[in-house]
Amino acid sequence: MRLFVALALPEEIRWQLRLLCGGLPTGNGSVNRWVPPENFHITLRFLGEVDGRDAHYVDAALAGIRAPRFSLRLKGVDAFTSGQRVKAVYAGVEKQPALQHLHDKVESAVVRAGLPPEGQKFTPHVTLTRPKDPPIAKLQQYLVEHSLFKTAPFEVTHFTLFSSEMGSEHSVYTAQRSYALSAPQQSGAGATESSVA
Ligand code: 3AM
Repeated sequence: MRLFVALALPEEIRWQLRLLCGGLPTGNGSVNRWVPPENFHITLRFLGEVDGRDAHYVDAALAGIRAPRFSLRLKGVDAFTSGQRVKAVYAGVEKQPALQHLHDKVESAVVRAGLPPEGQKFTPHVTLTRPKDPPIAKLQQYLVEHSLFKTAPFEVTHFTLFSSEMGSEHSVYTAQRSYALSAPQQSGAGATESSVA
């Protein structure tokens, strides 16, 4: 099963992100390379193909994470590039030390569960599109047009282990289990949904 750990986003935030999905040629002809709103998320850790036994270890390690809730806000748009190639256009995430803290705990848990370390700097983002050879001038125009993009702050109350499967047009993400973050007056967090198959 192909798995990743991520923050799901509230519906009103996904609705705002949807408004960013246009005004940039992203593919050839009718190919729609904009991420569908139901797929918007902030990846904390991509796990890749994981067998059932390792999925259980990862699940147990994630369920043991104790971390507080926090507030988050999306801000700005930018692109990941590799040389001249545009790999992804994304909405940014306002700096929030609690998010880095949660990421670090997830990373430690995953490694404790026996998976290899990630080794890459965490750049929180919400992928909007992985465009195919967009004209650079158009991309620059798109980034300038949306540079003031900003959402209201929203509360992050849990993180989620998702499975990912290829759909006919887009990936299909399914929440396997969610892990609650603790409210200020509580100590501790726990899993809130059914366990990993
Ligand atoms: O949409 P974002 O960038 O948050 O890019 C993929 C997506 O993250 C990433 O995992 C998330 C859910 O699919 N992903 C997919 N394949 C990957 C790989 N081989 C990968 N990240 C790292 N290495």
